[in-house]
Parts: sequence; C-alpha cells; structure tokens
Amino acid sequence: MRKILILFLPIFQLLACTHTTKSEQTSEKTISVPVFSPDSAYLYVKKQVDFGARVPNTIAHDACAGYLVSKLKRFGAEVIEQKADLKAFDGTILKSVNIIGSFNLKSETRILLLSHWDSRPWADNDPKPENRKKPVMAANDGASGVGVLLEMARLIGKNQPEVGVDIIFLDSEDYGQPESAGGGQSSEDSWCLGTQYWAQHPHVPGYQARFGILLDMVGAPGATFCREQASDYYASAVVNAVWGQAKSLGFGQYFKDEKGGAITDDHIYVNKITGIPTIDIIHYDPNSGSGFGTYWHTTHDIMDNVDKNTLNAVGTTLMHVLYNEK
Ligand code: AHN
Ligand code: ZN
Repeated sequence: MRKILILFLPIFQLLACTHTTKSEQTSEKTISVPVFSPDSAYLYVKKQVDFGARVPNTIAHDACAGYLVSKLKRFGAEVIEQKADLKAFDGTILKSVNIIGSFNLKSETRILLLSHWDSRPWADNDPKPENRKKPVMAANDGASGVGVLLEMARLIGKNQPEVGVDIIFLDSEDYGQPESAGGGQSSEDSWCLGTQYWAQHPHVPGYQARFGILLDMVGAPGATFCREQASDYYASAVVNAVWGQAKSLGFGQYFKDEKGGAITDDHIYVNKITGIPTIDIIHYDPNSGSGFGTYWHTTHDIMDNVDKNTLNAVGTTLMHVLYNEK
C-alpha cells in the first residue's frame, strides 16, 4: 500500500490544480514552466529528416546518432550511448544504439521520456507497389517525438524541474516484420527491439522511474491522441494527468478523452519488463484504415506531415506535467 501511495500521490496532486498560464500558483509556491518553442522543436525534427532515412546499419543512422548525442550533451545532459547488436526477424543484425540523456542525477525521483529515433526500412504501406521497398523518411513516425523531446531537453538544461529526467531515444523500433511476410502473433516481438533490449538491460541496474511517457507520431496536422488501451491498463493515473493537463491548457482537440486502439509499441515492454507505469501518446484515428493516418509507413511521411501546432500541443502539455512533479 505504501508503495502505491508514493507512486500516485504526485499525480493526484497534479490533477488537483488547473492552470493555463506559465506561472502556476499552488498552495506552496509558484511554479514557473519554461515556454516550449514549436519553432525550435520543428527544426529538430527537420534536422533529423535532413540526414535521410535513419535505418539501422546506414550512414544516415550513424550521423543522426552523433547529432542526437551532441545535442543532449550541449543541453547539459549526462549521455550514455547504449550499443547493442540486435537480431531482426529476418536475421539481419542491427547495429543499434539507444541514446540516454539524464538530467539531475542526484534526484532519486525520475521521470522517463521516450521516443524511437529509427526509420522504418520499407514503406510497405505505400499505395504504389514500386515504393514499398524504399525506406520511410519518418518525419512523423520517429523524428516528431524526438524533436519534441530535444526541445524539452533544451529547456530542462536551462532551468531544471524538481524531479530528475531521463530521456531515451530508442533504436530499432520500426524494423518489425511486414504483414506481407506473414508471422501472425509471433511477429509482434519483431517490433521495438531497442526497447526490449533496454528494458532487459537498463542503463542503471534496477532502474526505476515514477512514470514513463512515450511519444510516437506526435507531429501530424490535426493529430488526435486517444487513450491507448495498454496505457490505460498499466498507467491510467498518468493518462488522466496528461489528458487533464492538455485539456486545461486548451489542447483538448488533440487529446481526446476517448478509448483508442491497443497498440504494440515501446511502452508495452517498459510496462511488462520494468514495471514502470508508462503511457503512449500516439496519433490514432479510428476512422483511418491503419488507425495511424494515411501517410503511415509510406514514402509520404515527410516534413509536410509535421505541424508546429501539434508539436506545441504535446510539448507544452508535457512541460506542464513535468514541472508540476515534486
Ligand atoms: C504495429 O504496427 C504493430 N505497432 C505500431 C508501432 C509503431 C510502428 N509505431 C510506429 N511505427
Ligand atoms: Zn513505424
């Protein structure tokens, strides 16, 4: 019981206050939330895309890893590059690197922020068959979440929240077995290889965090984020806190208080293996064929599909969540 109280009390505290401005009055003191810059986040997304598709075992992938590491270091994070040779469903060995940036290591209270940074090697959902073996530029499906987290890292480095923060850019999420290759249920674990590795070999043995938040496809114009089902199963208090914060900031049109899909994504392995209650903020449109938008896993996942307003809704919401934690 004690453990549960420790885990959830701050989230309830956070739910108890509503705020729309930068400075927030609580019973104890004023909380100042640094202002998220959507322009800056957008540039961080574009910069990744400019390397080309960040498919494991390619030059663009290595170059982008170097960029992400140097950015986190420049923002003042302690950075660990967790390298691993991971075996894909087709036997390919993926030279993977999870990039971990930590702030305020003295704090035992940790918040975990996650996004995958790799690109899918095949645009297997492309309407044109001749495009289906081309890689995905992954502006939204990858770079958008990383761009939001880089902008958060920039702000955290200048003005730390009370809690410690670990940002992980996860590799080899999107090398999952194409549906055309068959495999059924057994292919589920072909996704999220970098996360599976990290959860089994955390950068700090026995690593724990108060909660985790995964960002996946958080840049599309007019994106909708529904309550993803595994997030609600493992971490409904975190979903409530984030969706509540978004609504009070005026971002309710993005964060829909509706049931979403049940999605195999990085948060599943974090929840199952580490026990850290972790949610997925993922664009989900129940009316589109795949649920993830028409550009998903096509050659059209390019910068045209990234909107500063959506990046801002997600980044601003998460800044308020983070700076209200004690
Ligand atoms: C599946 O397609 C099984 N899960 C979605 C995970 C994903 C892929 N997120 C981005 N790309
Ligand atoms: Zn993908």
